[in-house]
Amino acid sequence: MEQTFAMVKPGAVQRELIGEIITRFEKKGIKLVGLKLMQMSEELAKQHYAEHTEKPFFDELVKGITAGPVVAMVLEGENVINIVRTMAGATRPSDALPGTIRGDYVLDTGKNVIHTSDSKESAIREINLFFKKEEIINYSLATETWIY
Ligand code: RTP
Ligand code: MG
Repeated sequence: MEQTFAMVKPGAVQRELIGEIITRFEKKGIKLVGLKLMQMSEELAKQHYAEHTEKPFFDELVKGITAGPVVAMVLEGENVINIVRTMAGATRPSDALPGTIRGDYVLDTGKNVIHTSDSKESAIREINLFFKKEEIINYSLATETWIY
């Protein structure tokens, strides 16, 4: 089964949106297999956003993602990388459709509430960056036969 990485950003933790965001994934039928509240170090932030090192907003990005605790998670399900990405919504607030997380909660690109992996390669890289193997739990949900 496919896995992806998602993270509730510091602003969303402060706005008390953790439950709201996780609830959306649970209701969809996506399984949480890894979950932790953590304070990202500057080093981890730079590694996580390595693809943006040369961007003009890189320093602001690192500062924002380390400004307070985040909630990191590993999500599992069929086609979960694309589905979670779609549920998060577009990067630009004006493109993020209502019904998506960003569409419902975001006005500013820099304070966009959630991170989600953008490809299979990113998902593997980010899961390994944030979680040890033993922190990812393999278990069954009783509801699974009603989802698949
Ligand atoms: P994320 O990586 O956080 O899930 O967001 P994303 O894939 O939708 O967007 P990405 O292009 O990877 O950009 C990473 C984060 O950088 C900030 N950003 N600022 N000022 C700007 O033009 C700009 N563009 C991107 C956003 O916070 C975005 O989430
Ligand atoms: Mg991205």
